[in-house]
Parts: sequence; C-alpha cells; structure tokens
Amino acid sequence: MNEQTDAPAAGAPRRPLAVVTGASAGIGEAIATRLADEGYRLILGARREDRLQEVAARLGAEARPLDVSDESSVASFCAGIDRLEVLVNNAGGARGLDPLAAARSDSWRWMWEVNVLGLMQMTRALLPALEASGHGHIVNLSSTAGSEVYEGGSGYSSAKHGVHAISKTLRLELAGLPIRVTEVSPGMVETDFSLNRFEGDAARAAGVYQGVTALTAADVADVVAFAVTRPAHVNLDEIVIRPLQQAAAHKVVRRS
Ligand code: NJP
Repeated sequence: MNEQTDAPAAGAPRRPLAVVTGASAGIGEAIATRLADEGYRLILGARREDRLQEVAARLGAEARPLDVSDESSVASFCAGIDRLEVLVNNAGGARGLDPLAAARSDSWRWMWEVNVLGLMQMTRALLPALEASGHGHIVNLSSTAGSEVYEGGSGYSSAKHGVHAISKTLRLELAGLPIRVTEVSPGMVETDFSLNRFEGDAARAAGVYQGVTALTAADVADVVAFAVTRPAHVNLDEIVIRPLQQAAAHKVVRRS
C-alpha cells in the first residue's frame, strides 16, 4: 500500500481514509494515533507544520498544512481527496474567560472563525468525498460548553452551541445519504487547551486542572474510535464525556 495515495497493492482491499484537523497536538493527535491503530490511512492538518510533520512521520500519515479559518488553505488541503470515510473536525479552542462586558472582539472572532466557520468550510469541502465513499462519517469535536453555559464562557460556549446546532442540522440535511454525524462533547481534558485559552499563562492554565483527575486526550480518542468503528447503520448522535469530578461545566469537586 502506498500510504500517501488511494492505491492499494494489487489484490489488497482499500484501507479507509480519515482526515483529522488540528492533529498537531492534544485531542487531534490522540485521535490520529488511535485511528492509525484501527487501520485508517490518515491525512492530518494543522497550522504548525513542524509538529504536524512529527506526528505524521510517527504514524505513517500524510501531513498537509491547514488553517481551517482560511478558505484558500481549506481548498488546498482538500484538493484531490475524492473518497473519504471519516472527517474529524477537531481544530478549535477557546480564547479568554472574560465576562461579556469585557469581551475582546478579536478573541470572539478567533473562536467563531475556527470552531464554527472552520468546521463549516471543512465539511462543505469534503461532503462529496464522504458521500462517494459509500459510508462517510463526520465527527465534530464540540464541548459540554455546547449545551451548558458558565460565567466568562459566552464566546466559547456560543461557538460550541453553534457546533451543536450544525451537527443536528447536518443530520437532517444528510438523512438518506450514507453519512453519519457524531458530536463528541468533552468536559475538562488536560491538553494545551487552557494554555492557549489564557495565551501562554502557564500558572493560570495549571490552576484549571488543580486537584482534578482530568480526562486525557486518549480518553476522548477512545470514544471517537468506538463511534467510527460501529457498523455503518449505527449512528451515535451525541457523546458526552466528563471527568468523574466534573458534574457540570461549572461544577468541579477538587481534591484539597
Ligand atoms: O486543544 P489544543 P485540544 N486551523 O489547544 C489546532 C475541544 N475541547 O486538543 O494549528 C487548523 O491542545 C491546533 O494546531 P495548530 C476544543 O474546543 C477541548 O484540547 O498547529 N488547526 C491544535 O492541533 C477543540 O475543538 C477541551 O496550532 C487549528 C488543536 O487545534 C478540540 O477539543 C474541552 C487551528 C488544538 O489543540 C481539541 O482541543 C472541550 C486552525 N485555525 C472541548 N486553530 C479540553 N481540552 O478541555 C487551532 O470541551 N488548531
């Protein structure tokens, strides 16, 4: 098998292809690792090309530079993908934890462009390939913030509520086509998420996970792998996964 192309060795069955966005770190990297273990060929996208190349080399995957918020980058990334089994829309994140009265427009714009518009652009570009495979699957990395709110979280929460609405709408629009849509909504996962949210403030980011056994990226990858390996007629619509110590987005019981 040529890892970089669709072409199986003579007589061998074609291995399914998955695209994972935001695969240079965290949950996206863990999902890519898990899907490689499940036998998928992978095309991985993210902005930090050095990190992405490292992940891809480790997994025997193809790395393509990608900024999901940039239409021309999405078009270049998706060029030539004409049969696709799995699209994992994972690229995303939060910026800031300010009350709306102090909201920064640039932070909101970033959150909406990456979590919402980026997901739309990737999905729109790859829907024909997902349909052409005869059994496509879209996995949207949402959040418990897609159905709950907390003070200071309105920018991120409204964007992930958008992901929730898009996932439900897609399921209606794609009914009758061979494309499943699964929304995966994690609570607290220990990745660079908080470091990025607080723009490099490591002490503040560490405080988020203090006294909590948070989910790992591998925990989330596990449920994604479970969803995509169910028989093609089984659609897991929504999966909510939280650490035991987190009963709601704003209700965390910490060890002292
Ligand atoms: O975050 P982090 P997670 N175009 O910051 C990429 C959701 N979630 O893994 O471009 C393309 O470690 C970035 O790559 P790079 C969360 O909202 C998390 O925790 O190279 N890629 C990196 O690979 C998000 O949707 C938690 O900088 C872009 C990745 O995204 C998903 O899970 C809780 C990009 C971010 O890695 C993964 O987050 C929750 C762009 N424009 C939901 N911008 C949690 N961790 O607690 C960023 O409820 N990336």
